[in-house]
Amino acid sequence: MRKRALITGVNGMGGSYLADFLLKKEYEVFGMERRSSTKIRINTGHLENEPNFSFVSGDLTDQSSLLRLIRLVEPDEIYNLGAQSFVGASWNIPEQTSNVTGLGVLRMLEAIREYQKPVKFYQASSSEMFGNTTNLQYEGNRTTLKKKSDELTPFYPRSPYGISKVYGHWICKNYRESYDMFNCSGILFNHEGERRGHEFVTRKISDGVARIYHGLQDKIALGNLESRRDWGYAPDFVEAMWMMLQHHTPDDYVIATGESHSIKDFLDESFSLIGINNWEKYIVQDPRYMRPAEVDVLCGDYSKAEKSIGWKPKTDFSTLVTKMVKNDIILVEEEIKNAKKNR
Ligand code: GDR
Repeated sequence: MRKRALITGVNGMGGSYLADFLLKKEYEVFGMERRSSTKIRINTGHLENEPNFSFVSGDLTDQSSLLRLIRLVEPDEIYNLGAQSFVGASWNIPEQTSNVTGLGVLRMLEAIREYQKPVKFYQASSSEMFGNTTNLQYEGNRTTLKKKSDELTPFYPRSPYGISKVYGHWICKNYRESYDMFNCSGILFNHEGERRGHEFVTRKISDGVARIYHGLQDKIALGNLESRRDWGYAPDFVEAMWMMLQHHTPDDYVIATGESHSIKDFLDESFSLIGINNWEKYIVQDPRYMRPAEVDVLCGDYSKAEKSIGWKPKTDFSTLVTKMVKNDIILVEEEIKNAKKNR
């Protein structure tokens, strides 16, 4: 009998990579999506004809839909990746962010309790919970960390998104302790890949670089170039989600690469792939992309995950950037060919 997994947020980058991963592991996979009048299956179109995959409908803001769905799917494992996941947007839609990203976790946990059969639950927690952690130190005009963040580092979220994730994280832990549920939180640092949404900075850069390379664009408009992130490759990270649920006891784990790079480093690396070393003249700083409160630097210590579940990252920063830029160069080339064909 195949194990059955339900994924919320399946149409996002992480959800779609996780669905591919679980199908390879011979799971029967159910991807939850909200009803929508527009097609949102950019990352999951390839799953439409996959015999062991089904799209199912449900909504993290609708408790009854979740219980109905769990009864229908009868999952062994639930991966809760559904969220309003764009930090920048969370100041404009703070209530909706709190409702989906925060309370959505509670609704799913309540639905599991009501279902009354054992289900393993994975919560997508985030490094945004650390925010401007107490570990910060200032060297000249550069902010660094005294120590990489681990599972015991105190949280100091800096956005409505980060605060909602802290709620989700703690309710997941609280239900584990209160009701003996098999709940795990993966505190995932930034993870990127070819399927990343275009609103996130890495994809915005890789796509912009590809357009500059093909002569379709002159500039990329960005916000703060000084912030530093611990960027890993999303397909490596989805494996960690699964590994947590296969462990004998439920727990919380930091999943990261342990290296942090600035947006400027990302620009250096991407532009050098198309032979440009003076990227400054291709960048405009646009105040629209600055955040009301910024997280200056994030870097994670994944040693607990390595020791307990045997996970470690496989893809380094330079390989990640190369994969993303090369992929976008091909996609933009196809776009140009299609535009010529349709002329
Ligand atoms: P982040 O990712 O907020 O870390 O959250 P994002 O790529 O949006 O921002 C990273 C950093 O880049 C700076 N930045 C810009 N960001 C965007 N989006 N657009 C710009 O033009 C731009 N210019 C500079 C930002 O200010 C920030 O410092 C991601 C999401 O996937 C979350 O859902 C997830 O929880 C965390 O990673 C871990």
